[in-house]
Amino acid sequence: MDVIGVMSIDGCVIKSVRAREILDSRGTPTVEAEVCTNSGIKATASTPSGASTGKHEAIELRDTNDMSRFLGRGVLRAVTNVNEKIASIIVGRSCDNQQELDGLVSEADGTENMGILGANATTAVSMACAKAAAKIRGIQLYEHISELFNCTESPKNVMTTPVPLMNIVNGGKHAGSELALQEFMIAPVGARNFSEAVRMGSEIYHELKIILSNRIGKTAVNVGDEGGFAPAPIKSTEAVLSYISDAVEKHGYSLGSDVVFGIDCAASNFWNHDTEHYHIDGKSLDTGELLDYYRFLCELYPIKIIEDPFREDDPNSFVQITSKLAGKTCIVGDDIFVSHSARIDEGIKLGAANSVIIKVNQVGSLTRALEASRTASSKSWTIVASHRSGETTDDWLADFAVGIGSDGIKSGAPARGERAAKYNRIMQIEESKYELSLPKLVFKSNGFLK
Ligand code: 2PG
Ligand code: MG
Repeated sequence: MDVIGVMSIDGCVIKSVRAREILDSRGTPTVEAEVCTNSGIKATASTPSGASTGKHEAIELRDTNDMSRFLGRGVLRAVTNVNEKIASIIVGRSCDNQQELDGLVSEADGTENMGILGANATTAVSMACAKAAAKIRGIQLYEHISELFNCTESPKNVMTTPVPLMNIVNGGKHAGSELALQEFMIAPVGARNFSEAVRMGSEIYHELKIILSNRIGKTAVNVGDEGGFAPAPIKSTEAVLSYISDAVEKHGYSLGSDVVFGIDCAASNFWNHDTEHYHIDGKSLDTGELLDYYRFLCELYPIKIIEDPFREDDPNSFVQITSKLAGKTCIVGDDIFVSHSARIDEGIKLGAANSVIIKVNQVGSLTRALEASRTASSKSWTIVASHRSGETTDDWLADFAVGIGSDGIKSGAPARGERAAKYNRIMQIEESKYELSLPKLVFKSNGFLK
């Protein structure tokens, strides 16, 4: 192999790309892609999968034509698309030209939502190419992504680690409980660095387990898809927030300064089309009443992050809540923007949020996700890089978050292998930077203290 840094152009050339069907954390198939270069470098990456997906997300191609395998949830068509169609486009090209590769794949697909090749196929390939390029260049994936994001040829002097938004109680589509809201997150904004934030999150998670188990019983500490507790007996949002507050304080942390809260309402999932009301905690609320309810919750608890407060096709209500709460709280768009640059741009013009979730598989390539992140960052929106509820142990999300300098990272609870993998990777990055001391790596907590 050539000496690192002077790798010949030929060494970057993609020799082969292959995909396989693997299982995600829910036991559902997903795509893993493996890229090999002429220089013998190999890199693999896999695609996560959502359960509460936005209508406008890129398409996840599943074998609905073959119900005999995985109940029609297999991904062999996506695998074949990688092995045949995508391979025929990218083999022979340099893995170090991410924009060109992603552009050619997207052109071959020809649809806005990767509806032909499948975003599960294209995401895995896109990330595997980025990993191969970083390896060949002898740099870390987050440094490579940082250069792609900033369109520079060397890493920035000061890079940042995000605040972990840890989802410690799961509801909605991620749990078998009555809770309407999908995610109850803690953000240890008072930590001095990422590792300390992880420790704080883990301590609060375990305090909460003791509290739920003592006060409600063992069934309250079963977990949902993202590793947070899924307490079937608890039926109200306020009760959850109150238990979490107790856990924070029991461990000696102060609410509002050491730790703030986030909720992902994923409100499309409790909107009822027939009644045109939101069905939440046994109540039926119209849009105005739901807005009042969020304002009430924000008075009671230090909620600094409200994701998808209204259904995805009601931007006007997003505008309403942003005009009332921006300045105090991050109003985060996930399903409404689906990591799509043009949709985020529209949201900026409308004033429909002040923060955004970025998920690479919502758009099907690293290049598109970087474009969306640039659009949000150009207006100083708070950016949260996010996992999916169906994950693998692949940790590229951590490098993506550090690479784009996101304010937050959502990777679920500080528990379960596929969730912890991302937090652990950022701790590894943080430690290596202390050793090397340059570039400086700063824990970025100001994005949530609006
Ligand atoms: C969300 C995500 C991740 P899913 O709504 O933000 O937490 O859930 O992957 O099911 O879309
Ligand atoms: Mg969400």
